[in-house]
Amino acid sequence: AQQQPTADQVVRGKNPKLVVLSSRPVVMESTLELLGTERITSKANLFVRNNIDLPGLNTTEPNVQPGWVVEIGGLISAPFRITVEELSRLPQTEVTSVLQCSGNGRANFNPRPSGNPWTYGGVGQVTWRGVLLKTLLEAKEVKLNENARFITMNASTQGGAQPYEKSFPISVLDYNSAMLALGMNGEPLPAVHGGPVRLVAAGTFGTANVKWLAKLEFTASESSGNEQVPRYRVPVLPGWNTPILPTQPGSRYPYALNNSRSNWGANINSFILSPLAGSSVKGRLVEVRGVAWNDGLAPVESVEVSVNGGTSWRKAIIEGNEGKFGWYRWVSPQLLAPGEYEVMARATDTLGRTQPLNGNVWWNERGYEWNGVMRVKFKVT
Ligand code: MSS
Repeated sequence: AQQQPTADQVVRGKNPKLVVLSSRPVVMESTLELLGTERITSKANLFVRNNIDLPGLNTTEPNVQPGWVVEIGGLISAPFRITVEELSRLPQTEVTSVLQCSGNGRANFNPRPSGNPWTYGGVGQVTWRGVLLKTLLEAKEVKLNENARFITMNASTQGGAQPYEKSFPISVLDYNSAMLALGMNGEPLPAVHGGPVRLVAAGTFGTANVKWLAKLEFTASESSGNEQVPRYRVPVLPGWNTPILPTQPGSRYPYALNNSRSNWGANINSFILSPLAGSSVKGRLVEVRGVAWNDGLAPVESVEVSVNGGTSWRKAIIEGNEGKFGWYRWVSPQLLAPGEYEVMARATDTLGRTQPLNGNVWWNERGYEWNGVMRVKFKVT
């Protein structure tokens, strides 16, 4: 068998420790070990998920394209075009948020759904910088038409790339953070992460955060394009947000706009970053550490940790968070005698939203939105 190229061979500037899931289109995941070493995920360690590659952009260097234009139109009082230079002269805002692929955790579903077998590395926390959508509309003195319900975005097709079109309900957008991002972690937005301009909607799954933004329209309905339906959806009852399991795991579902919803608001989740699975740690004091996050609509209230298979749980100490869309860092000191353990962590927010013990309860054909309680086996010596 031919060997997969390493991450740095696929995308210049990436850490070779990232795991390449596909080199065309580029899909690579980070690791829990790498995520545990940084507060803000560096561009070298951030996962990449392309459905459509743009030729020549497989690098973490900036994408310098003077005169890059974004068209803003649809149901607004006056459509307009704006260049990247003009955008960079408008007031800039910074937002730290978790970027996560809605397929992250997919490999945990049973039976295994279609798609790239993400383990846990399709996530990172970065600081975006750019022009808020609301700042842009105000600057242009543009008003929304009352029928506007969605934003529908298109990525550039430069170099002959296939179109990537996504819609997003305006009601889910946080107007104080949704932005046209030009920067990431204090630098120009890396080419592979969507530079020069990307839509960033903090608190949402990666899929709607369109890279290489060429057009953004306010629309009355959702796009009916392939990336919107059947892809990137979970079954729901009409008008509801919580995923359902309409039939037994493993069966097909006739995805349509009215019997499913797109992956938008990120569901609550928590990851254990230390100890790592399969590791040996010195007892008896073991610090279990990790991160938790949600869609930012309500604070994460608690993270509970169990070291006995869920028989009892103890609240972890939340050490701090990087704003409401970022990671809450938590630690749970445990006194453990030598032996083998399985540790579990479960986050809950102030709206009472929490993680299922068995993430398979929401099995879906394409394996989206896994947030089952993580279990990590390790040894105390
Ligand atoms: N954009 C574009 N243009 N294309 C593509 O493909 N993808 C998605 C987003 N955006 C795309 C876009 C996805 S799907 C994701 S995750 C994200 O992106 C990622 O990011 P990064 O930067 O990391 O690569 Mo799943 O939900």
